Amino acid sequence: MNIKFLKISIALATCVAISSPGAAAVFNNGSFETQDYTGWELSDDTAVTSAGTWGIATNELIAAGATLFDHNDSVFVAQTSTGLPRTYAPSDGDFMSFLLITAAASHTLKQEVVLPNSVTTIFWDMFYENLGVPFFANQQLLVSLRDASNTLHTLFITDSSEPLAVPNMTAFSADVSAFAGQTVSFEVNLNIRNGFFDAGFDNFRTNLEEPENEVPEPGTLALLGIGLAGLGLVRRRRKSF
Ligand SMILES: [Ca+2]
Ligand SMILES: [Ca+2]
Repeated sequence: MNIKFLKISIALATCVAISSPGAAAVFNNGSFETQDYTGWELSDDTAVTSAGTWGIATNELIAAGATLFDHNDSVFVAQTSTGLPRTYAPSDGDFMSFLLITAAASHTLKQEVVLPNSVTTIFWDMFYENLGVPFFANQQLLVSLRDASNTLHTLFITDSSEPLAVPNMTAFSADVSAFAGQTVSFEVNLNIRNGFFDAGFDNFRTNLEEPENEVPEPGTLALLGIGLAGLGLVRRRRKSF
């Protein structure tokens, strides 16, 4: 191996390592790696700021009674959910969204998305745990596409066919091909009136994108390995001079 080859392999490995997936993201900040709700709109139907907390968690244990920052109302709230303590585990990158309930209200997380012509599927990861009464219209989690006034398409709803709890981060997906080429509001709504209901979200994306913070593929790692090995060889050679 000569130095020139090593330098080329180092440059190549660096290029591959820093290159990102080709397609532009449909969701802005779909993985919450900004550590806030940049790109998203939060709302609720209550004047009680402590009724629900839209937080951002990293890999962490959140204790019962923890005081957490609510990104909807920009206040710190002492948490009373009977679902705590809970360990949060982002499924993509280092951060995830969560909602903790302390009182009856409806909470919405939404984003206007332009669905490309070639879109077929929306993917996301989610956990939820209904700690109150069985699901009905006033105790439900709904993921949908909407226009200004109507639900256009239900991607997921906690009807009676769904388990009361999906306690670990789990992959969900829904066919949205009928809405390809349209601009729609993608919404997560939790209408919680009858007891605690914890939920967490991460990794909203379409079939056109890889997860934002995916672990590099073996091919990339191999090239990076060649590059690093090359660096080591160059260093050793320089030392010997
Ligand atoms: Ca994330
Ligand atoms: Ca709130």
